Amino acid sequence: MVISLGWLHDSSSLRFAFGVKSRRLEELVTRGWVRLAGHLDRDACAALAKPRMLPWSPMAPKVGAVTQHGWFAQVPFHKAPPPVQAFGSLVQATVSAALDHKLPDWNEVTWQRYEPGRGHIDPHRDQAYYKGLILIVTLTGEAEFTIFQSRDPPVMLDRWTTRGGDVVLLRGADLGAAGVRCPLHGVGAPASDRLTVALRHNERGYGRWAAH
Ligand SMILES: O=C(O)CCC(=O)C(=O)O
Repeated sequence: MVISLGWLHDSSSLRFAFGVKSRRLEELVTRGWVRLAGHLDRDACAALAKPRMLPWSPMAPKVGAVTQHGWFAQVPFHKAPPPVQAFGSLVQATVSAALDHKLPDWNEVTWQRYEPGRGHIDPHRDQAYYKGLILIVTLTGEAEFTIFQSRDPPVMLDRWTTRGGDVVLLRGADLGAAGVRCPLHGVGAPASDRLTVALRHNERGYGRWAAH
């Protein structure tokens, strides 16, 4: 069965579609990730870009055992640009319908920028306070995205090159069963600037994290 809620309009009149087979979205529960390669075109990616006036902040170089390098910028979902809210709402509704389970509302939008040669995030699980679904869109640039079974020793389950327009859906905490977590994942350094936008539901409330 194909879930397609048709077109959703936003004030810029850009239209998003999110027609994805329910069976594929069920993989969020059965294995924890879904990769939708080339799902968005260049115009759609441009519409999801960080607002110019929103400043970048450096990501903490170390969070526990995880090293990372990059820049981030955040806004609450309800203050995000209309295209981000439109796409986020469409994905939330579509995945909720496919899983027959109402996902928690997004409350955190995060843009990230990775510099060539050094931007990266080591294998990690998003914190347990990120519930439901995690949505990551690569807006521009390319990097290796890896799903791991274990960090030490590093055992890989899946790996692909994520590119502009790719959408990655990750299981957040408690999706499908109490106690389940986000899959262990990491991203390598890009060859040229890489930009992403991610939507999450932080059960502690917007921006409440120890370190990013
Ligand atoms: O850059 C990406 O595609 C993934 C980022 C990530 O793993 C994270 O923010 O937790």
